[in-house]
Amino acid sequence: MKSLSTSFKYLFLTITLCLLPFAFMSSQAQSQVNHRAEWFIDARYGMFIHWGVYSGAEGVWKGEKLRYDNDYAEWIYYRNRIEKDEYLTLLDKFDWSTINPEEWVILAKKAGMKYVTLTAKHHDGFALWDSQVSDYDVAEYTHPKRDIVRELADACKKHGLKMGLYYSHWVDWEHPFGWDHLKEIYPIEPEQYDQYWQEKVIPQMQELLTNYGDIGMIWFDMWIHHSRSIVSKEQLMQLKDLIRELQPDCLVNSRLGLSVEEDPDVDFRTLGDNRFGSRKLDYPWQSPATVAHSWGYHAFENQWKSSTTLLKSLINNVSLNGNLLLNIGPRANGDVPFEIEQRLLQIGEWLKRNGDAIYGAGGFDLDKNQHDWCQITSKEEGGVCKIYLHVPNWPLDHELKLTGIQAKPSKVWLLADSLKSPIEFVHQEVVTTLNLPDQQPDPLVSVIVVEYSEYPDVVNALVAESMSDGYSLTLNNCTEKTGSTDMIPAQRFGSVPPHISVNQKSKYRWRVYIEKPMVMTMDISYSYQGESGEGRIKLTAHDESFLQSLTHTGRFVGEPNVDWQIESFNSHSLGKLAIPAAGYYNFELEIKPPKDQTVDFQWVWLGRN
Ligand code: JFZ
Repeated sequence: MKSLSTSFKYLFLTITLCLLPFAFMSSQAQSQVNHRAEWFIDARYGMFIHWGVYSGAEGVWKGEKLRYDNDYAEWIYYRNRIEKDEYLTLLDKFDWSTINPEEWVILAKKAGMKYVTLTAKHHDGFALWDSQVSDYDVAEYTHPKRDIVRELADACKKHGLKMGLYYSHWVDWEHPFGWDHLKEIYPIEPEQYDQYWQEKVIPQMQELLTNYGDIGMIWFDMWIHHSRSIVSKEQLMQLKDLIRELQPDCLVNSRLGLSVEEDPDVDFRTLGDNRFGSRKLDYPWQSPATVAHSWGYHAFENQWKSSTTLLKSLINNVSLNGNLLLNIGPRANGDVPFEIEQRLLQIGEWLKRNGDAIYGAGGFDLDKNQHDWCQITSKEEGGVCKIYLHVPNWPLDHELKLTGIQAKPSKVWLLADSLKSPIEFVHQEVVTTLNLPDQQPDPLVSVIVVEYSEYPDVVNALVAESMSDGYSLTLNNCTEKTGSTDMIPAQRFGSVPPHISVNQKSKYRWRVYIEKPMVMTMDISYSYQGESGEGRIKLTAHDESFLQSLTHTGRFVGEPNVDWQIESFNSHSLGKLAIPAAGYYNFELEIKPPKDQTVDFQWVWLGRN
């Protein structure tokens, strides 16, 4: 792992980050990793398995489709108001002769996943192991008795994967005092809830943590903070202490109901369902995700994400120091839906070629959106630093520009190329231009390795060239803002783009490295509802100023035939700028709205021609 001095460096960085909310630096390494979680951040990619009694319903009960739009098939018991005993008639659909958890593990392995997490007990309260605590378990309803957790544990051991167990601690629809959202109307006493806790949760967790060998993680599922639930912090601590006592190496996720911030002993943060990362975090985290929508098998599922989409989610997370837990929802005969299996295998093939860019890799110091062509992951190995450029859309001109690294790479090659044939590049100051092969090497995402003899410093406050031949100066990549600085996010499904409402004299600054003399076109996009000719904008670059009064942009019909009229953002030419020589250039925009008027500023575009 890292040396002490590097750790201090990142501790310092973290503190700096907290103090400077607008800082542009971020750390590439994960400094706040509990020792236990090292295997987890190395692994990066795991399989979630939602399988249980609900799998027999396939999203339909007595001819009626699952109620409620979110269509989580594993919620059918609750949504369609099924009686506890009648629910178990769904077990008649199960074909125990074909159900074989080892096949899921084999699939995970082929898919390049390093761990699996099975719903040992979901909200329906039904245990997938032979539980002495409750008869509401799989052993009670199978002859000979089955124990799915045992079978999975054996298979994981055999195939070298870590096993995690999902356990719904908060919600349990089967136990009279377990949490059921109906209790928001018909409440129970905390003492009653504690009865459920002490007679079901604690002893069942004891069973899972004692009888099945090493458990890689317990995946809890309370997606609200405990203060808003019936569960007390004491109960959660009792549960966590039990895990620490019985299996000190077992990871615990934040859906225990305690955030990583509140209790740093929680090993990793779980994002919302199908929520992917948006910024680099210093501690381990994971997105749980589905291939379509439902977690449990749903017969009417049809919005399958493509392999590339799923792979990009994995890459995105790794580039931000996160993991991906991708779900399969097998059927009542154990089969994994074709649509899921196909995508998993395709990504598995990709990982065989490109796994180096994922396993043991993490984020890099450059900002997430520095380049519009890719995400970057990185890794330090024996003093050498490799950064991996993930390129889904091969540039038509076969040229790729990496901006922000002063050091010259020692070598560049395609990760999938076992011969490591060098890719030619030109390095100038902070821009490395790669001359790529004509053919896109990978149908999903192609990975280029850029190697440095030591960890390179980065310059983050630079605008990188966009794939559309120019530089987009936005609110995200500017180095300084004074006056109006609050970003207003996109509204009305993005018809109103993100912008700053400028209601006072304001200034924005960007820095660009331009590689050769050229003439640039300059445009600005804004919305302004006042009189034309009033107020002004001024762009200053290389001692030249381009001054212009504001133009009324009027309104726009965002969606025809409905009341969807919005203020229009239009592009206005600011003129042409001659760049005399290669070098760094500052661009400073000053906006002065007329009194009591606002200008909604969006971007400045510097076009190469
Ligand atoms: C929960 C479960 O209810 C669901 O059945 C599934 O197991 C999933 C992985 O987790 O669902 C959630 C949890 C969190 C959010 C939404 C649904 N959330 O944070 O928005």
